[in-house]
This record gives sequence, C-alpha cells and structure tokens, in this order.
Amino acid sequence: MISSLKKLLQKNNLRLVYFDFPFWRVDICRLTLEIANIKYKNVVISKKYFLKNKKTQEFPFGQLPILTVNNTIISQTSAMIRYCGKLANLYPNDPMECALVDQVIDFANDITYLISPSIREKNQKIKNLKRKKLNDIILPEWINYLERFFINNNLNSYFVTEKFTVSDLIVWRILLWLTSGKLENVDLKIEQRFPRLNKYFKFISNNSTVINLKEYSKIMKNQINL
Ligand SMILES: N[C@@H](CCC(=O)N[C@@H](CS)C(=O)NCC(=O)O)C(=O)O
Repeated sequence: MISSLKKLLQKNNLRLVYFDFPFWRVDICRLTLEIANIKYKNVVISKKYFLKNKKTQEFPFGQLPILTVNNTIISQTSAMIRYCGKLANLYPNDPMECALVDQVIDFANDITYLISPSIREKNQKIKNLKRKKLNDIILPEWINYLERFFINNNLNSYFVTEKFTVSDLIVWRILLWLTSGKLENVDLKIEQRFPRLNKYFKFISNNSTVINLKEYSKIMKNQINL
C-alpha cells in the first residue's frame, strides 16, 4: 500500500458496528481490514439499542452492519466490503475482475435472504419444514451455481482471479457457515456432492493469509447455532 494512503488511513477513524454474534457480513470486513493491518474499532451494540434507534440516521437503511469512517456512515454489506477491499488492496482494479467479485458478494446476499426466514421462524415445526426445503432443494441448487461459477473461472487457486481477493473471504465464510453443522438440519455433504468447491474450501481453510489472523480464531471459536 502506498505510504500516503497508509498515513491517511491511520488518521481515519474506522468503526465496524454489529450485534454481539459472529456473522459473515461483518466478519468479512474485519478479516479484510486485519489482512491489510488497517486499524478499526469493533463496536458491539445490543438488540435493545438497535431496535430503539433503528429508524434514526445512525442506521441509514435500518439494518446492521454499518461502517463509520470519521463522520460518514456506510451501510449495506456490499458497499462496506467493496470499501474495505479497496482500502486493503483486496478488491481488483480491472472492471471485469470487479464484476466477478461483485457476483460473489451478491451471491452471498441472495443465499442469506433464502436462509433468513428459517432463522427468524419461531414455530419449530414450520422451521423444520423450511430447513428441509433448504437442505434438500434450495441450498444444493445455489451451491451448484457457485461451484459452476468457480469451474467456469477456470482457476485452480483463488476464486475469481489469480490473486487473493475479498471474494475468497466471502466464499470461505459462507461455506463455513453452511458446513459448520450450526445451521440446524442442514447437511449439504459438500465433500461428496461438490468436490471442486470442497477442494477450494479446504485450500482457503489452510491458507496462511487467513488462518494466522486473530479474527479467524475468533470466528472459529464463536460459531453459534442459527
Ligand atoms: N441489505 C443489508 C441486509 C442487512 C441485514 O439483513 N441485517 C440484519 C442483521 S444480519 C439486520 O439488521 N436485521 C435487523 C432488522 O432488519 O431489523 C446488507 O446487505 O447489509
């Protein structure tokens, strides 16, 4: 990173705001900033505080996570990770490579919106039914899209370019979520059914860029049932 940018970043006051549980949306930003040694403050807020202030300007779209840079608030995970990725030099410059990375960000959002209703469901019977449909039909279909996208990129290393990008953190974090066993009643058997994706997942899971990070240890330690 050029030294003038580094100096500017040290002066910037970055704050990542989220609830008190690990989730890919905020984890990918934390991992990205840590890889580039960019300092930020981790701000955890309570559900109670969020609900009380959800409609205020503090949360531009009434949701978390948010990233504040001095007095500017950035919300929406896709904007946040692109911003962090650019600061950390983990988001490409080439427009076509950007388009490849962006598709991965949108994939992560899409798959999350498919899973979210089953997380919010309070009725256990309905929750089980939603999870069964996710496990048997919806998630295999989407994981298949992801594996096909990877195969079409024709790389044997990182997900979309020859170089490590934020897309590697995103795919790794989403696959960790889906395969951790913490998503109740979901067992996608990716080793058997999606061998190329599984090989890629193992590759990133053993990659020194990732496993030496403090944030990585926290993520691995704090997986929760969702
Ligand atoms: N489009 C948003 C979605 C964020 C989102 O769904 N956030 C959830 C937590 S993971 C949230 O704030 N839920 C509380 C609410 O919507 O009231 C993004 O990409 O960041």
